[in-house]
Amino acid sequence: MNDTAQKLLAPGKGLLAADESTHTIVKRFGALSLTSTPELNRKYREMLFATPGIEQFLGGVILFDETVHQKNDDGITFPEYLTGRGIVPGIKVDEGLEPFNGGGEQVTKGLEGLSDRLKKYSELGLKFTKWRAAISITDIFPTDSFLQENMERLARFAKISQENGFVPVTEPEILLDGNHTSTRCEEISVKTWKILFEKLKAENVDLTNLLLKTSMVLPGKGSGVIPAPFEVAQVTLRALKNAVPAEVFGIVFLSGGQSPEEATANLNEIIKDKGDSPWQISFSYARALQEEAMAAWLGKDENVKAAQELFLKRLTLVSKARNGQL
Ligand code: 5MM
Repeated sequence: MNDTAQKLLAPGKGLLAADESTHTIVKRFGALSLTSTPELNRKYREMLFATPGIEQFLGGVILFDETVHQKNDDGITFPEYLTGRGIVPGIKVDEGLEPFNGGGEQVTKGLEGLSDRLKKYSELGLKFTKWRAAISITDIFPTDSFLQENMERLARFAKISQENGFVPVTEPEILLDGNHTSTRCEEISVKTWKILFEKLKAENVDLTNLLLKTSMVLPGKGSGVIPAPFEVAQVTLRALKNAVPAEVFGIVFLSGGQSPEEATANLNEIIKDKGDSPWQISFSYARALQEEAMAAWLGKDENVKAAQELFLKRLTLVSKARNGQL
């Protein structure tokens, strides 16, 4: 497991989250008037993964179940293809959200049969797993009981993953929707992470072989406030130091609806300010890495080259930010 963790966050490298579930890829393609089908999804992911040069910047790619069974145009499965390029393939194993206690919040499901699924994923060459919990901030949410249940499931996922030899990426995503302040986001982030690490400890999860995938501490989108990168860095690092144990192998940020430019600049500042933070810090972006390439591709073969150039360009910038070199 440690070999996988080291590879994922090797110097200058981070993760590409390409694990959009069916619902999410339908939404992303729909915004560009494209209709998602398994074949169009396959072509899109082939465009991304075949981009020349990405192995310099990507330690791993998170895949969705549909993708791990698909092959590229040369008949090679995507996990094999990525492995051949020195990029570690991983898999999203949660099964989306379900209502929690009828109160309006939604917890993540997917623990049932997880161990059996992991055995099959292991045979397909996958080395790490991801589970996303989504946490909304409103005047009344998140409730304590919701956080307890959701973090408990996240910790169970991590335990079962490690028992099967996978490095777990635990993702409690604090959603950007809403008009809350950065202070409220900090309060909820710290509370969420503290509960998560209590639960991980109770499950005896090895933190040295675990990644925390998290949101940056930001004001809600509806607040209209766009903080300067140095403010994002200061409050995010303060919150992390308050709640995340030093043994955790690495922290990777999601982009969460920030623009590619914002997600790049904020990461750069976090790295520049991280001082003696004990963890490796890197990226695990979906939208911020893919947005420009997807819009250039538009499902057309003749656009593949231009889309790949944009993808590589953004990845190069995000990798520089991961080193605090912008
Ligand atoms: C790619 O999206 C991932 C899966 O989400 P769904 O279950 O909603 O399809 C998601 O977990 C993603 O890895 C993170 O949210 C990071 O993506 P962004 O776009 O926030 O960087």
